[in-house]
Amino acid sequence: EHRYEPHEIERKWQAIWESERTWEVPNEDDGTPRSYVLEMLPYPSGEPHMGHLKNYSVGDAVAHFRRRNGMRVLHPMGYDAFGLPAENNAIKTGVHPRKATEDSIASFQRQFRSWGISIDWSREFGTHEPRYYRWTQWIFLKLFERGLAYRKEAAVNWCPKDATVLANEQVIDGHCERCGTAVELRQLEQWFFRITDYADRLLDDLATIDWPQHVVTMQRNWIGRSEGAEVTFSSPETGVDYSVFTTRPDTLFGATFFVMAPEHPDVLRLAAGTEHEQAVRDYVNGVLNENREDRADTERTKTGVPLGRTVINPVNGEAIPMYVADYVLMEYGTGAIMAVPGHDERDFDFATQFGLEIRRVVGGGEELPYPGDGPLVNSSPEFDGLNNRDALEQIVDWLDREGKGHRSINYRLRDWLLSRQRYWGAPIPIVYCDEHGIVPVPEADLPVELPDIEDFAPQGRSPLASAEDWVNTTCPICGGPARRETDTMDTFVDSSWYYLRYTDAGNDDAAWDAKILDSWMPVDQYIGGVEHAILHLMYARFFVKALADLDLMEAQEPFKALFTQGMITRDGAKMSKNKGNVISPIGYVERYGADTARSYVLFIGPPDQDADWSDEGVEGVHRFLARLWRLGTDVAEQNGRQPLLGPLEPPEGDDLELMRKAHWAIDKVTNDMAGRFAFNTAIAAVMELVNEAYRRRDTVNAATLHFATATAASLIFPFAPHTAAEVYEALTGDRVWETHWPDADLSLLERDVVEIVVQVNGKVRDRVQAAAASTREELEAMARLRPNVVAHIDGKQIVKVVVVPSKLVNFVVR
Ligand code: ANZ
Repeated sequence: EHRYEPHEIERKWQAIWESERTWEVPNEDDGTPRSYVLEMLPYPSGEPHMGHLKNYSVGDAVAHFRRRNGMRVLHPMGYDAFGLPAENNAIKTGVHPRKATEDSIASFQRQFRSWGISIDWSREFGTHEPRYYRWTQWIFLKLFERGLAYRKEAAVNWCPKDATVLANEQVIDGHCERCGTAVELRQLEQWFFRITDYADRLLDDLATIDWPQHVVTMQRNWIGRSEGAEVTFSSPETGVDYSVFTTRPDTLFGATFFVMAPEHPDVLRLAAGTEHEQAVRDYVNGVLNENREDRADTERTKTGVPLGRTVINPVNGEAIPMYVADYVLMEYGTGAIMAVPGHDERDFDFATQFGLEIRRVVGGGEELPYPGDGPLVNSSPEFDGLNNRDALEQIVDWLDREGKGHRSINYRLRDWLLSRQRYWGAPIPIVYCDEHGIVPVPEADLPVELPDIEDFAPQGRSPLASAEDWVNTTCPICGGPARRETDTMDTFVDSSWYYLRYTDAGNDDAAWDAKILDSWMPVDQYIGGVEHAILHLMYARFFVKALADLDLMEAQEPFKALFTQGMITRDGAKMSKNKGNVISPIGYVERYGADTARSYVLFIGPPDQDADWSDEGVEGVHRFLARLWRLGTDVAEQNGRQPLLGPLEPPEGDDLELMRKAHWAIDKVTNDMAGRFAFNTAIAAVMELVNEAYRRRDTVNAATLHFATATAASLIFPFAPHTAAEVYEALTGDRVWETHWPDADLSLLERDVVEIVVQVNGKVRDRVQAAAASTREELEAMARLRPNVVAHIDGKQIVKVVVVPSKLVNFVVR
């Protein structure tokens, strides 16, 4: 009696793929259509987890499916190897981040190979290798040349625990994304990428890519484009004008006070000499020490103090009092607002608190504040009675004519702060010279290699600052003494272009050859976790647009289509070390084989959804693969190897039924995989085919059984490649991945379609075509959707549904 020995089978095929370099693709054009299938590269820390297994199983299924449909598929792998966890680990344990990272990379490599993922290993790299970050630095210099990388002093988010600056995106509710410590503000000289120059293109081009709607929405909200006007309020007392950004210039006549952000540089000067001076000073100091999370909370009681000054409302000449209050943010608009308590909730709260006038200027709604539309009231004879949207346009035109305002667009998106006061990253290729200031390192001197140091502990500056030999250098312009930039780049810089490097990974003379890159880009299908919906995906899009503007590539978007996978959970909870509920792929692969583990993570449910791990489910998938293998082995033993032909005579009886099942499965799996990710139902269809083949094995011709079994192997190949290759070879002598994806014979399927009569209270209301194999539930669901049925059951109660499979559905209503 034979036994399914997945490990033997898997080792055998992995060795063949490895020695024959089966999944390598050349860049030279051979006329075959190309497809670039990519999963987000892993961050190498410890061992791969179930999320990795799922991510790469999804990508591999897509890659295999496309290859077998005649495409040349680029499916590479690399490692996002720089970053904080390895460095924090080094501080704790003394193990150099390079060592910890490379150990982890080695285990990822081992596991990817043991999973049989079809990777083109010839293009592999880690982003921490000088041969890679040399070009990361080169891209930085290109952006610098174009004015897209710049240095300025800025109030930055500072994590006191990690002792580093964080990008806005890495601050979650006022806390460090990585360690959860409350973030503080600090003033530091920092490097930025001018991503805000691209705000409109990043927004508009969302329409050109096939991404999940929720990711598009997150990107749109992050960019946060608002249309409105900038309006100038003058302050005759102090001789200064202050502009505000408002989305509601139609409410200008309702502005009854004016508020500045505590960080506004003029606040202290304005209050100076007034009775409020001390109170303003105290308030501002208090706010600067405030927890940023509290400050963002819209629910909490509004605070603020008067500045003792007024400004003039340009539309009616009224002098309105100025305040400083923390609900106005310095980073948005102009850092000052006109307050319209009648129509803005925050202003309303503040006015109520401080007893300020609340004036209605838009009609409608019962109560104030009223944020909606309506006719203008209490404004001016010129505008009263006009619909507020029309009034808005006219008021802005008037402001423009008078030189008191103009249309304006604001974005929530901020420039990308990329410098990090940390060791384990790509050095920023800049030196500072007393004579020449900021000087880019010449291209010929790249890479600026990361020196080896002993002490990684941050002291409020980069640990690199203590590597004196490295820091002290000469100015590329004058040869005089100069100092290197000691900050390293945010690791999001590394991962913003790695998919470009894969196209020409061995190139030592350039980051890539543009012809080669353009032949692959954009990535046709990108696959990864939704946690990267904003940061990584936005930055990568920005890089591609900037590089296209530099004529370094053609594509305007990096990822044409995106798929975001759901998490694998346990008892509904995310797996985490803290909860102690982590299960790792390695144990399952050792016990059941990679094919079972891979197929199970795809069979568990629709792959874009979260799904709960179940050991029984794993057993079930394992039994299925063992049955397929046994059937294949038996059939091969009885008949020997034969080409895949199917029955020569037109099939009848049981043969016809099994042939139909095989073609039904081909059709189903193809539809589930072509442009969709319904891998769970695709695998279920192959299971059905294998069951049907078992059921009819003693009553069908050898050729029919051979065809059905080989077809099952062929269809399961994208999910369980080793078992599939083994069974297919035993049956046909061929290598399944070298065969074209099977075609369904639809003429066999058509006869499977039956006409179903749909009745309401016994009266025929419709007839529908349905697969003969449809279940009662499917028939009822289909019938319920028919318009003429909807019309007759609408508003009535369904007391009974009669379903006669292949014939009739009758709704009994009253
Ligand atoms: C007057 C007004 C009346 C406003 C009204 C709204 C409703 P979005 O849509 O997010 O762009 N604002 C402007 N700058 C601000 C800042 N630095 N801090 C806090 N709030 C600020 O929001 C634009 C609106 O947010 C602006 O329009 C301004 O309030 C406020 F019935 O002006 B509005």
